[in-house]
Amino acid sequence: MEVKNRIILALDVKTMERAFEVADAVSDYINTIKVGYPLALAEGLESISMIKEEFSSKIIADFKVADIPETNRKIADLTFEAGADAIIVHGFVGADSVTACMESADEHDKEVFLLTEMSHPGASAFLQPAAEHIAEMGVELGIKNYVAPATKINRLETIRNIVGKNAFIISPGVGAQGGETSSTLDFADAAIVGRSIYLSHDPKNTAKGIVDGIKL
Ligand code: NUP
Repeated sequence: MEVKNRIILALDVKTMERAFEVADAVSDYINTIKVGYPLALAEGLESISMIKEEFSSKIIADFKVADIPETNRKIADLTFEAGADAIIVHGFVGADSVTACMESADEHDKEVFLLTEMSHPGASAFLQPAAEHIAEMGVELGIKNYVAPATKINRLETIRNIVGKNAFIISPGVGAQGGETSSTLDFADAAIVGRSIYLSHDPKNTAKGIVDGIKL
């Protein structure tokens, strides 16, 4: 996936009005927007196509899909039919559940991102011990896109080493969660930034500052 300036906006606002304000403010710098449950549950799945049409942006649906294969398949189909370019899928549910999303993605000519390990402190309890196996499973399944944490650079590096240099890693946790852009981009292809931008008094200048600080 081509991500302008290697920054993805996590648009976790709860109204379409605010989503449009923020997306508009950063549109010179960011062309890839992650829509998650906050906006989709508040404003519906059509928030995806509305943002896409207004800003010509790519949309990654962060639905962290984690169900049995049959249900995963339905979730992925609906998400792609709503216009998402990619969907984030949990790996801990196993190969069959992930494969169901991959099949949907193939049929719709869209992409899957495999979530390996999460960025928050609690992820160290259960997900971290499994993360390397999850990444290995992704490689075996032929997945090229991954999500790995910006808050734990050594873990991000470990996952990069497993998935290889040709994989595409996007990394959440920059800014509000304490992760730092340039060290994240040493190992990830793009950083996901949410609150630092959309809670800022001046989202446009904040996005510009982040982009200016990156050695592209
Ligand atoms: O491990 C993860 N950590 C994480 O923060 C996986 C995620 N998908 N996210 C998401 O990234 C989180 O739900 C939010 O949408 C975004 C980070 O936002 P912020 O901490 O920059 O506000």
